Formats: sequence, C-alpha cells, structure tokens
Amino acid sequence: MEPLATQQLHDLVRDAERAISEAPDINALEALRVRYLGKKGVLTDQLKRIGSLAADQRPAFGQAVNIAKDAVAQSIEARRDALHKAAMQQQLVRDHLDVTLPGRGAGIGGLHPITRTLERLTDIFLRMGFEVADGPEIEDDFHNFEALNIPPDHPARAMHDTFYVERGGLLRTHTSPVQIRYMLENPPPFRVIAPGRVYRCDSDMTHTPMFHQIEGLAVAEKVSFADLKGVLIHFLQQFFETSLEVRLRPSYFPFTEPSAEVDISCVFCEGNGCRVCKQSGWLEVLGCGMVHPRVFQHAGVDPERYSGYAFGLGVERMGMLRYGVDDIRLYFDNDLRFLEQF
Ligand code: 2NM
Repeated sequence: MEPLATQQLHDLVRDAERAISEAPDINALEALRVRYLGKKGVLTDQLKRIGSLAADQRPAFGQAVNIAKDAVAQSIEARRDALHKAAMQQQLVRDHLDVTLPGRGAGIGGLHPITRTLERLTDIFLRMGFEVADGPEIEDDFHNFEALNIPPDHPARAMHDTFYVERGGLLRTHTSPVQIRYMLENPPPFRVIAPGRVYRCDSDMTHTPMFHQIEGLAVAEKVSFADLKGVLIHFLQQFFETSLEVRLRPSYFPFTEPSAEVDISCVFCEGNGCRVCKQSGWLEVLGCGMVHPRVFQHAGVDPERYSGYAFGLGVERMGMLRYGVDDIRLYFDNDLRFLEQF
C-alpha cells in the first residue's frame, strides 16, 4: 500500500481521536461525528481516493479506511458515554437532596375564635344542667315572629331588618325559634340552650349580616326571676373568670315579661371608666326575662302551671369582651395574623 496514503490515514485518526477526547459536550461530539464519519466526512472522503491507487493496493487501503472509521466510531461512543456519565454526575451533585433534613413543618390548624367562644359558652351551660338544641336556619313567620309575640307591625319584621326567601321563608333573626320548636316537642321541666347562626339585614362598624347567638330557656313549675339572676351571675363569672359585678336594668322584649338588660362591671377598667365602656364602668352583655304567657300558649306550654326564664346573648360580642377583639369584622376577614393569636 502506498505509504503516504496510510500515513495520512493514521494522522487523520490521531487528530480525530484527540478532538473527540477533548469534545466539551454532546453537541461538539456530534459535530465531530459528522465531520469524520458523515456522508461528506473526512474519512468517507478517503474512500474516494481508491480510484487513484494502484489496483493491487485498493483492497488493503479500503480495509484500512474501514478500520479507521470503526476506531473513530468507537472513540466517539466512548466519549459520548463519558460525557453522559459526567452530566449525570453533575446533575446528582446539583440536585443533591438531603432526605435526612427535618421538614419545613405544616403548622397545625386551630379552631376559629367564634367556634372557641361558642364552645366555651356552651360548656358553661352544659355544666349547669342545660342541654343543647338546634333547628333550621331558614325559618317561617310563625316560629321566628308570631309564636314569640312579635306583632305583625313590629319593625323587626320589616324587609330591611329580615332576609326573606321564597315561599314565605326567612333567615332566622335569633335562635328563639329553636326554643319554640323545642317546647312544642318536649314537656317541661327542661333547661335548654340554642347556639347558632342568625341573620339580620344590617352591616356597619358593629354589625355583620350573619352573627352567632346563644339563647337559653328554662321551664318548670315555680321557676323564678331569682333563678334567672343566679344562673346569669354564675355564668358571667365563669365566662370572664372574675367575680365581676352584675347589674340588671328593666327593659322590654315582646317575648318576655318582665324583661331586663344585663350589664357587667367593665372587664377592661374594672368599673373605673374607659374608652370601651364609654366612661360608664358598665358593659351591656345580654337580654333576659320571664317567658311571656302568650309565648307559652303558642308553644303548647300551660302558663298557669309552668313558668320560665329566657335569655339571649351575642357570641361575637362576648368573644370581643373576653379576648379584647376591638372590631367585629376581624372575625370574618380570615386574616391568619388575627386567627393565629387564638
Ligand atoms: C333574649 C332576651 C329575652 C328568649 C325568649 C325565648 C323564648 F323562645 F323562650 F321565648 N328565647 N329567647 C329571649 C328572651 C331572648 O335575647 C336578647
């Protein structure tokens, strides 16, 4: 074989192998493959020289070119392998994950302050022998108004105070209809509280269209106003965890007679006068009274034989006084910075 051609082939392979071993990445390697082994590649071109060689040298030269091409192809494969392994190794280092590190922590949820307050209020009454009753939030005129001796022309019945729904339904404006339903189904004696959502067409600094109430009712023979006072004083001292002062002022509700509004000595200034109690030293916390005989008649209870007391309070307001929440709207914003404080 012509030594020159063989020598050139040798040099080509040597150059190719150096370039391949130094190829920085897969793209560069591919370019080298095209350059040496492609259809118009440097080694493929060598075969075209065959025509210019003596006939007896052609087989050996052809074989030499094929061997050279195989060698280069093998080098490319080896380099491709090496580059692939290096890339994998790099990715392993870059994406290194220490599975033994402690997690970020999901944080545990908590009950909404209204739920907390509702449960706390309910708990105190359960310990005093009350049971819990519930009923529908969509009520009718009879259970929400008529049975409670609220006359047809009473302002609470106006469209702008009550949410009316189709077919004469309405969203209960207090939980008293639960008490009416309870009396219609259970003979005295009993003590029952009705906690739950109530709705009034009202929205400003101190009112939200939905809020929560607990109303209580005790009916038996010879239940007195003194019983009512005793229960309320005990309840308020339990809820606020102090031996605060309790004061009853005469008031009016259509469903009780007599009726009273209940004040406690201000829990913020202990009665000395502050911004919250408007310098009066007293905070109004609930309404109460002796159940009106007409309510008993509507609810199937004999007013000659039985007497009863009833009371009602707002859960949002009680929570605000107990936990120092100064704006009712905070309860409904669902801002975690507020909620996490409970
Ligand atoms: C209050 C104030 C006074 C009350 C009355 C009744 C019922 F159904 F037995 F007649 N339940 N709740 C009542 C009485 C509610 O809220 C300020």
